[in-house]
Amino acid sequence: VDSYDVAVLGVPFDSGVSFRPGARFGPSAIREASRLLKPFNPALHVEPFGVHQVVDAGDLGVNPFSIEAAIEQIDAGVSALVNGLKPIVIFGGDHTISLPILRAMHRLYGKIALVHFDAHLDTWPTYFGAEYTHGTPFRRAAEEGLFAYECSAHVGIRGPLYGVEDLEQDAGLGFRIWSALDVDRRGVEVILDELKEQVGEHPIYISIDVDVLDPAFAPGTGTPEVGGLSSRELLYLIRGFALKHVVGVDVVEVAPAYDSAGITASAASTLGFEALSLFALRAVN
Ligand SMILES: [Mn+2]
Repeated sequence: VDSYDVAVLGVPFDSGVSFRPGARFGPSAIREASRLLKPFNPALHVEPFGVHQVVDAGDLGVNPFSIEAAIEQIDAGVSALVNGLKPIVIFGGDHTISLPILRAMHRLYGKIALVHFDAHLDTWPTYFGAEYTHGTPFRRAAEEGLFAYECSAHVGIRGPLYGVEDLEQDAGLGFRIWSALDVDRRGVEVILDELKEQVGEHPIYISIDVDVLDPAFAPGTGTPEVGGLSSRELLYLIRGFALKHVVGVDVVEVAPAYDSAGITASAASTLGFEALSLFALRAVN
């Protein structure tokens, strides 16, 4: 197309994983699953492709042998597409990619509220001494001041940690944590109200590690953790940002080799559809 309002981008990069590799094949599996999507979103009452010219911008060419080089390529690629403050949906790839995305977003929007859906904190200082991995992107982002302190969130956290210090070192970075158990026991409506209060009036960036979903709903991922959200709960929370100023959404860590019947890719493509619907709804209101 000659011009576009919203871009969808694949980032087939998984050289930052600590356990099962394969998320580099996420974008192609999500595109395949997206063939089942239809034009109208009844939950938000909007036609995302009717409101916006949405372009599939294809996949970025990312260096699989150098994480630092790939980070530069992702920053440049995302910056070029978001130029003019166009909303974007990005399919990973492993969670390393959210660091260069946030760098690009911060350059364009200033301080943004980061809403991070994940089983894991992803704020570990290093892995085996490595600074740039899929377990460290939000630690680097905090150090670089890329998101709004005390206005950001981890949602869906669960599973074993290396030690209690994992929580202590995260506590100073400006996130509030809603665990998977919080979502279950207190309910999505209460959590959503609190999330909206947390983000305030900042532009919002939503990063969705598909492992926030229970492995029953997303088996195709690198580091599954039992006891996660249902896809229905996650969709409710994402839709809850309707009319808010959401500037971008990523869905990462879909690893099709471990998927069953395309369940995980289907969840990811639907999450992308909901993101596009959020952008459209805000544009027409
Ligand atoms: Mn993650």
